[in-house]
Amino acid sequence: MHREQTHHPYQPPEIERQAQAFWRQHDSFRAHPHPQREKFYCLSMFPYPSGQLHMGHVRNYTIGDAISRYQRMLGKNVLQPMGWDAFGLPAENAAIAHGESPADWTYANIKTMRQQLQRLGFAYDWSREITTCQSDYYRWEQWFFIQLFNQGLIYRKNAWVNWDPVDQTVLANEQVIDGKGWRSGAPVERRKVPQWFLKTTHYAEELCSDIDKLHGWPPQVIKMQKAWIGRSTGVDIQFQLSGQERCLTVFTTRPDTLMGVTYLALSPEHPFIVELCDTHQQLKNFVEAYKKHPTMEAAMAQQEKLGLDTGQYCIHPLSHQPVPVWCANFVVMEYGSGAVMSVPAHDQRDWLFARRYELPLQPVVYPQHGDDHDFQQAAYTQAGVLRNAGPYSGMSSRAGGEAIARALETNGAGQRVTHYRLRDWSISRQRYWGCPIPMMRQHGHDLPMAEADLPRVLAADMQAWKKDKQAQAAQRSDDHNQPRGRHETVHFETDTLDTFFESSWYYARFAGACNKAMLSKEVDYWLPVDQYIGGIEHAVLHLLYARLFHKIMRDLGLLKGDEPFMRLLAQGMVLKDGHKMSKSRHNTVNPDDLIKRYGADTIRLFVLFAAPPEQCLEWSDGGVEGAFRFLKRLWKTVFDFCRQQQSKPHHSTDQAQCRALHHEIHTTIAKVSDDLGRRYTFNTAIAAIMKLMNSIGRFRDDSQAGRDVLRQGLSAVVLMLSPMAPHISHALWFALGHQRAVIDCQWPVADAQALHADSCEIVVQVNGKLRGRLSMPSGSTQPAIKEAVLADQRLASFIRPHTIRKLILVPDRLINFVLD
Ligand code: ANZ
Repeated sequence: MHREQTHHPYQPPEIERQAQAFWRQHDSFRAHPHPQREKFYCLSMFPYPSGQLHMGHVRNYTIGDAISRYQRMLGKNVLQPMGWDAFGLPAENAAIAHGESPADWTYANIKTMRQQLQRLGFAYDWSREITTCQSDYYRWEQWFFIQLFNQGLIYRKNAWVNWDPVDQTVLANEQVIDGKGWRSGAPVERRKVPQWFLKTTHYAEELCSDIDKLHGWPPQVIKMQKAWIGRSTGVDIQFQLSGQERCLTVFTTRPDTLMGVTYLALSPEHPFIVELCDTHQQLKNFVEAYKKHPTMEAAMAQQEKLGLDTGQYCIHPLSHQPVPVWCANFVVMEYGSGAVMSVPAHDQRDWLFARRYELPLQPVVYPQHGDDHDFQQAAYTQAGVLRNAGPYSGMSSRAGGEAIARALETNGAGQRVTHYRLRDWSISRQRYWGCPIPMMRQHGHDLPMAEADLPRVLAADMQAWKKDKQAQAAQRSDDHNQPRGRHETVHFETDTLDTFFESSWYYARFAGACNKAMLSKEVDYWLPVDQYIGGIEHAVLHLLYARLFHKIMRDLGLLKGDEPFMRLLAQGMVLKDGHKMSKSRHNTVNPDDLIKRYGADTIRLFVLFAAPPEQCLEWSDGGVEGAFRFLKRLWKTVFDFCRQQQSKPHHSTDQAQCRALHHEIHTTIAKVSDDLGRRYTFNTAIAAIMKLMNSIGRFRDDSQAGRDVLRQGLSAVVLMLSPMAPHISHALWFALGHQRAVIDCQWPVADAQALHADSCEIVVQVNGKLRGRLSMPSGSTQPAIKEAVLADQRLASFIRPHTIRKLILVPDRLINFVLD
């Protein structure tokens, strides 16, 4: 016994190496399109190569791998790819900090992380690996950019950026900390710089309405997408400027409150304000002060609401009374028309502003049921009944709003419109480590590069790029100062693309990479992604941009279908002692150490067992140990069983035990199938498998029939565990005597009969004396039980020579044979 055991200890490194070698030799995960077969494209969000895999990655990729392997066992043609989201700011920062090149840093990290993924045994088709900082990838991004430019979907416009006056550089939002530059610590300024934009707004309506097609997305992500797009229906209303032909347009969602307008508020960036600044010093000062504040909208929402009377008036479109025009810092230029009709009686922000600057209140909407509202305390912001509203008095908010909108449309002072919060996407970054924008500037014109000249490769080092950048800035100011046509030189754009650009189409490239085109026809076989898995932090922008790119690629005829991701799983965070596991908290766990100590299967099993995928996972060393112990026990049980096979089986069978185990095997298969296929609750699936293992451990029947059930049970355990702990399953499957590798086996199917035949144990008495027990389907009839007893050799021996005088049956519990 002892000798045998030392022959077969559970040794993960060797077992895992062998399984991985097997998969490699058989090219097991290479995905080929196969029109007759049902496909399953399973995608986990590809990582940024930051250095090492962290536990969040391990969790994400383990979930994706378990789903992939499960779907493969169901007979589907599975694609599961992996790659690197390799451009980005950290590489530049590391380069500055360590004097390394961003490329060297990035490629070294990729090498480390690829090894880590391989050690974890994920079933990736590595032949499809993508590295976004390589020109074989980004050249097609440049090609795509040019198509978009030619379609009019990309344009250039001056836009505000965060400017670090000490480092003389543009900062990303995350590099601005408390309004100061992350390196220099200098207060950040707002500056206007020419930037490239993608017309996201062109697709706003479809991005909003197609959300209804995303049946497999978590409700909270759907909510976030909708909020970000921010579809809003209302009325654009024209207020004519006093003594002028011109009008100011405001956007309102509450036309019912029009009769309560007491002033207009314009953004400091509104063209009319910009114009007034020339002659209005105080206004100019106000606008200058405004520009010193941060660009981020969240910060703007927090700011104190400040304003200034411009001294100008416009005319109310219905009452024809004069309305003063103010400039106010809370009105954003990018939304609606950058101008608001202020109704302090019915909007709390306007109410606060009016109180601060002693502007009048004009209530026009009152609570429906005659309740009073004290307008001196707060605005009344709900719908109600109109009063003091001229011909609209007495109408409800809804009817009054409709009537007012109609009146405005008739006299040409308004139109019903839909606005979106969504802005055009600012896609250029003044950074080195990104995809070069394939544009040139000549004679003051923007020209796309010729497709034949692609890829436009990134400057070999950051210093060279900086020089180009300065030359470009110089040329730009020349463009302004010199008459056109004097320059013959061509300047290449030195800005690079936002790294969200790369991650917006990688899922499609995985499905159909090609040397001669952005995408091959193969994409139509694999797309859409059947299951996408990633962190909730990408719930808004990444998913929105990928959805946008998908629609644009569709419209360019590059692929079919409206949406890229059918089902989405947003996995929860990994915590340690209640805090997010992160480098900055110094509470990370290194996957390499764990693999060395326990093996990949233990980590995979722990990560899946510790929590359902959407919930937070609390790290626990004890939990890891527990997973390890379970695998060790499984290993030992299987090899004990194999050894037992070498002896002769016992001649008598305990049918009750066999039937009970058979039944449990099939109920477990049914449960685990449902947990993995529908609910993705790996934790409960593993718990059910563990429970089955306990029953197997208690099973004592060494007859041939007993051995058969036991083999069935162990085989089922190994099969069901194989998507989650694939290496040990690979070894044990062969040990159980199967010829075909477990990776190529089908998922077990629960036997309907075994499921429904809910069995019970019947006590068998002969002349009132206990002689044995029998497992029977519940509700078995007297003749059926009698037959089963007589079919059992041992039991029959107590009865056979005698005649049966009487049978007493307690249904589902007991049978007593009364003999002569
Ligand atoms: C008058 C009014 C009266 C408004 C009232 C609201 C309540 P949503 O629903 O988010 O689309 N608004 C319009 N453009 C703005 C801008 N550029 N910056 C800041 N605020 C702006 O919000 C639409 C409402 O936000 C509009 O309806 C407008 O105020 C304001 F009792 O018009 B409302």
